[in-house]
Amino acid sequence: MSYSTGALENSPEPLVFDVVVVGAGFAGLYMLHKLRELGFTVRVLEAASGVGGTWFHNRYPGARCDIESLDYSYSFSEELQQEWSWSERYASQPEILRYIDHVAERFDLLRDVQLNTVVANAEFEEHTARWSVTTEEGERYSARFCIMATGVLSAAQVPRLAGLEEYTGRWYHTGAWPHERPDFTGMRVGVIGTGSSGTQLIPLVAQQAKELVVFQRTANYCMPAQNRPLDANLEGEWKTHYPERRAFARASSFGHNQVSNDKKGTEVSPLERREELERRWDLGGLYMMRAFKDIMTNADVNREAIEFVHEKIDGIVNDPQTAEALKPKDLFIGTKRLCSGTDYYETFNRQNVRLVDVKSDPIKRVTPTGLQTEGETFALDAIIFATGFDAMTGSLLRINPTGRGGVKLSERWADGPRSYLGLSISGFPNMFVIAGAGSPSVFSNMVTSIEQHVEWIATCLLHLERNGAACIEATPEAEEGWVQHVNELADKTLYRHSKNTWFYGANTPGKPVVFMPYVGGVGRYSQNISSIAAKNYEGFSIQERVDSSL
Ligand code: FAD
Ligand code: N01
Repeated sequence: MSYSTGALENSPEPLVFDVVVVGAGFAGLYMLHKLRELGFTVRVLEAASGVGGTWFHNRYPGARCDIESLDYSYSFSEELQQEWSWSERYASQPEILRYIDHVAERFDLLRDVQLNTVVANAEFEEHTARWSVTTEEGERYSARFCIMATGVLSAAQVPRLAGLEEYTGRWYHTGAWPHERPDFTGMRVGVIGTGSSGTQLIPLVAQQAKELVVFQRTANYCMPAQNRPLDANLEGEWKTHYPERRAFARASSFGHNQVSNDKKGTEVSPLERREELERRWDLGGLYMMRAFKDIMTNADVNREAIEFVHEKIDGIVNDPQTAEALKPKDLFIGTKRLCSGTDYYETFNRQNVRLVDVKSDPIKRVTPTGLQTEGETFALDAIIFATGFDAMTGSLLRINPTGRGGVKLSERWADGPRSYLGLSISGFPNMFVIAGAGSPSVFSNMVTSIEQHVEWIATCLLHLERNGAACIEATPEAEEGWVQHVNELADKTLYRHSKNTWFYGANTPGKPVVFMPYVGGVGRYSQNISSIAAKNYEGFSIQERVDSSL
């Protein structure tokens, strides 16, 4: 595989393209493919030394998808989906990365991807109606359109713990895992964080480490993934019916083919509810989220699922005190992203694993040889931060683009992210965000949502081109209406009771606590954005070209 490098093309003059795309994960790569097909010149700028985004960066032991691999894959090419074979029900990180590398090679994408290139600044120049994009190395690009495919779970976050600089052991963050896999054999290891990354990683590190201390601040619900090798008959059946499967996913609420129960929990008997919860536990992973139509809106139905999972924890974990500590308190199931793991609760029965509750005994500092809580000192040879991301907005705000009138995005978003459709921000003409805050994004199979956005943006750009338009921009009124709509939908759910989550930005110090994703579902969202496009991009203002050089 050959990659172009930034340094070779360093030039005092800006390099000129129709479109600059930032990020080469699932979103950036498909955006490139789609736009190139339509005849646009495109340059993708990617900070990492390889493509794949999430799946390039998150190489920690146990990293895998929790949407079935047959669903969590591109649908845009029938040949691609027929020729690729997944080995497991839920694909592991190495396999997904192999898949993305295959896609990049198969569609000859790499020649327009510039790796090792961190975008430091992006500025809309009003006099030319072009975006000026600058890298950390000082290279400049000029493009009519700037598409932010920077990811919503891509700004890894290490807590600012006193003493970390003096720590003499090794430390890691799950979202920036080294390529040479660390070996924890014989080591005393501490893991901070018990979200999706922590719950996947803990059982595997426990198998290697001499001692493992898990520092848990908030317990979350971890469903058994029920991962297994992919059944050849099932794969064959999917491949025969891929077009229908993909169409179903796109019209569904969550962008995949997982079975949802159409019945409300309140409509069925206690026995039927219990049976359904058992069935969902056996189906594994995120299936619990779809046990009943009202599980995310009816507190009593949700509580029954909570009690069910608490019973499961009691049945698995031998030590009653540890079992109690692992049970989430005051947290509706699913309102903090549900985790999907293998042998997570079982791992706490191992002699070499200890759970430490850092809510009651908070972490005080890192010492040169370990970690200190208010009440205890731990000697650790390695610390793993499974502490998550500045989610949804972090990577975008690290670039902090400048829109009309020299206004920075951080100023526009001082009270939290605001967008029209999660795609476009008023005051930032010709800039699009893929799967951003205000779109279904993290509440869906993200590959489905990414494809939906990429196709919508590509069609929009073609429309502008064909109509001789210079600029498209969300109107402040349309943006305000959409923000209200997103909040109104969220307010009808149980999410409003659990604000201590990254869905609200609460995990990032200083970030405004605002609910960010759109909960209305992929299908409904798709209808919205399609009808807006059909109504000549209702809610956007489109300006005609005044200068042929634009
Ligand atoms: P990313 O894959 O995050 O790619 C963004 C890219 O932009 C990165 O390569 C980054 O380096 C680059 N970038 C950012 N800022 C800059 C800059 N300033 N300059 C240059 N480059 C920049 N979703 C699901 O639907 N199902 C799952 O099972 C699932 N599992 C996940 C597991 C993990 C561990 C994580 C972290 C996320 C998971 N997600 C899952 C969400 C996942 O992020 C998306 O599914 C998808 O991979 C996002 O693709 P993307 O291209 O939008 O963003
Ligand atoms: O991050 P998280 P993640 N001291 O934010 C704790 C996707 N994903 O990387 O809850 C002590 O969920 C924090 O505690 P608290 C998925 O969308 C998917 O695990 O803030 N603890 C929490 O326990 C997911 O939601 C998969 O009290 C601290 C943990 O660290 C998203 O990515 C796999 C702390 C962070 O959990 C992020 O998941 C992996 C501190 N100072 C990721 N700071 C799949 O399975 C934070 N914590 C598909």
